[in-house]
Amino acid sequence: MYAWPASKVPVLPGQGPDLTVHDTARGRLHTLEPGPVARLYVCGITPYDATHMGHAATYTAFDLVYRLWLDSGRQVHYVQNVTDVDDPLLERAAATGVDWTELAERETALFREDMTALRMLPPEHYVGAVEAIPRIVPVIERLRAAGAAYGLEGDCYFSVESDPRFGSVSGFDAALMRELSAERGGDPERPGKKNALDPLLWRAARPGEPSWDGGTLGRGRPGWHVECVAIALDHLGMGFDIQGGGSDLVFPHHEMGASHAQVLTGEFPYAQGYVHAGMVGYQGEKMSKSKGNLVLVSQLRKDGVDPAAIRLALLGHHYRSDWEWTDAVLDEAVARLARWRHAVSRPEGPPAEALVGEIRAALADDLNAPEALAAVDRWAETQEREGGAETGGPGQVSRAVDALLGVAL
Ligand code: 5CA
Ligand code: ZN
Repeated sequence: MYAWPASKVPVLPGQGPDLTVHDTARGRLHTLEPGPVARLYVCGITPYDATHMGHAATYTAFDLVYRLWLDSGRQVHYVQNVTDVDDPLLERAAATGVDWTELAERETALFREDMTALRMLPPEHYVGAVEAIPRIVPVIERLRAAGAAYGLEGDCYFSVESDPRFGSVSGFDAALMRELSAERGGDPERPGKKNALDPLLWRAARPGEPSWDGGTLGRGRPGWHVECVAIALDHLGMGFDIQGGGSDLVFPHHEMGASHAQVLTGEFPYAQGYVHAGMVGYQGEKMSKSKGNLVLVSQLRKDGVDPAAIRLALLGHHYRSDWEWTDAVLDEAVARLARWRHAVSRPEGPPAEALVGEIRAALADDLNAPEALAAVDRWAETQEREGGAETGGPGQVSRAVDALLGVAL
């Protein structure tokens, strides 16, 4: 499918440093060294409801990665999926009496608008699960031929025991894995499975559910983890630089994805780094479509909130922390944006090379956006106090804030 339009990224003088980022699999900070073309896969939405602040925060974190890589002189191959057929989408469509394809198309269209407004750089390949089915089926067939998958009443499951490195992404113990599997789309209670954790690769057609030709698998629809694996391998190949998403995807989604791919190819690792954003909450709970406690990007836009302020509100929190959205978070961002805009609107100001270096260094240090914002705050204060001492600062700052933080002043 098509993604959304890209905003222009100003090119800054010099080159930014390599990104050091927290890798879930290593459990510590790690400096990534991508080649001239860095490869990024970020898990996309399941389009059954509109983009909320949690989604927006997660995509902002990976937008920073993209921008840092550009600033370090690299090209970026960015792939994102859309889970446009899955249980929650079908359930929501049935509950609201809407055709599931219409629901998916409507919410994906709204997501594109939100991403454009927030100046997120678009993926080069934006791929729906449905359109990827011809790629997904052979992956499952190959896993089955390799003895890593088995049939159960017409469905097909991946055997986690076929991967000696299973567990290497999350490092979770069996009890936690089982609990999370039940919570996040797995079916550990289903009788007949070899291991309770084994995830579905292919779900045989059921009456009233959409289904597609699955070759030797029969008619049905793909499981969730194999969807992302087939899309990532198709466009990026093994050993790509970052697999990204929110921390709710560590297990089972990214664990299973890595396992599928490693068993399929015999290569390790699936990704050089597994990077996870914290969960944004609202009114005491994780913001989620299923709970319905949502603050929507589209609603704020409709209310006349400047998308740049929304972006600043998100950047004000470290991507790895769990945090709560409140009205005060937005009010502070609106005020900060006004201060920055006033400071750059002055004709003259102190030189800004040092500030550009500070923003670069903060972001390269595990995407420390709050520190980058604090550096711009300090500059803006000096600018208001001493503006006029030298020329060149404001333009340079606007370009740097635009290129590195995606905020247009
Ligand atoms: N389609 C799958 C990924 S393949 C999915 O998880 N879709 S989603 O719509 O539920 O979430 C989209 C992205 O937003 C995922 O990376 C998810 O981890 C992230 N996300 C969801 N809720 C939150 C939240 N409350 N805070 C931060 N990130 C969130
Ligand atoms: Zn995914």
